[in-house]
Amino acid sequence: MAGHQPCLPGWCVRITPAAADAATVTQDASVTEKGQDFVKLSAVELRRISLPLVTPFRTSFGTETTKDALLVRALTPDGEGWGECVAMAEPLYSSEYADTAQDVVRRFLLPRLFAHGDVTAGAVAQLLAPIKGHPMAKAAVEMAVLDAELRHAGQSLATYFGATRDRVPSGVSVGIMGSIPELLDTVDGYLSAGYVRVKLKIEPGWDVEPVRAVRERFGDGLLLQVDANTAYTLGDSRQLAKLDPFDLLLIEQPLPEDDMRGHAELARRITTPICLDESVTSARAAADAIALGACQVINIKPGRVGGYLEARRIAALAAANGLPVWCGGMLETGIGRGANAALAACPEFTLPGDVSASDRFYARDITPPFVLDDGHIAVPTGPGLGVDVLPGVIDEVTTSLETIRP
Ligand code: OSB
Ligand code: MG
Repeated sequence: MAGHQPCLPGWCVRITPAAADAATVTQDASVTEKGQDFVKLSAVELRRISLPLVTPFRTSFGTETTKDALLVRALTPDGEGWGECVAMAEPLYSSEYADTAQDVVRRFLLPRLFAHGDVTAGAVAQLLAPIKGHPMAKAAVEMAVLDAELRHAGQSLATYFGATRDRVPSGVSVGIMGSIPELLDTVDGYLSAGYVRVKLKIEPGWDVEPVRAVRERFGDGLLLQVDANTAYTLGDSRQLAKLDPFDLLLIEQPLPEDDMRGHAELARRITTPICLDESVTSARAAADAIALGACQVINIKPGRVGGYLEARRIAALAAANGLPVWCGGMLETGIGRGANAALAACPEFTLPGDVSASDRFYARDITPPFVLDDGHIAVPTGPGLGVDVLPGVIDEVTTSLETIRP
């Protein structure tokens, strides 16, 4: 078994015994969480915003040109807390989408929190567990409560998470392009901006040649990886093995979300390390994937796994098993981007994440923009998210706003 991780408050991870065969994750009730202040929810605002992308973002599942996001704002007697739901406008990445997320938050999640009374972020996931699925909706609610709690306590998200860095290396996710020259120009632009790692979106018909072209043009020193977003099957393993000579850091989610065994088999057929994204929907799923040998790396997205606290537990679980992790992205606004930077600053996150500068996606964000400095993004230091919404901008991009009261 890999080195023993120190127990972190509230997300103690136990692996029994030799992780690889029987990994279990338990929350240790005897460990008290710090910064724990009860949050009284006076009301919760559900806001939808629409932000144009600077350039269309094409993946194996579709092309996005605007970001339609659901924002959750918890109102307390003396403060507020913000959460961002990463569900997309359409159910193409996972089964959730922004409209269903808003519906489940309004009809099923908030009523449970209101009925419970004052809450802490650490209790939210358990209170919402009877409602099946909808991790992105749950994550947004938990995030708003956590932000309110930490703003009140005067503690930053990074400190609460146990972050050990004040800036994080920034990787960029590059969409599928119409041609190789267009791809090379795009990658060149990102490298000139300072990005330290490049991830190419791939699909059948756009895999080996783009990877070869980028390797040839930018050299062996470039940290390069690919993301298939489930576009292949195990029958494509010979095609995927053609990526082996290019010294990729990893291939992300080549096979369908529920094909854990397929990924384990593929791992025996190719040498490029396999990283799971879509398949890892919880710490329990992460334990299964690790035990099966379905991945060598994990992309951690807080929304996909039901929140930042579960994300933190997965990071600890992976580290205890010797797997590197990195923080994924879902085209977040500054709200989610700041929180992702705090998560990525934790010690288990040893690979550069998809935590790019705000202008990778948005000409104008709803918060002051995150900028690249020497290929890095600064981790916010203020209480809670440490990120403030710009009132003038957010009102301009708001498409709907509803207030839910106890
Ligand atoms: O698979 O990582 C993914 C964006 C939307 C949905 C899924 C994914 C992505 C990205 C973009 O790759 C990551 C980012 O926000 O920079
Ligand atoms: Mg991915």
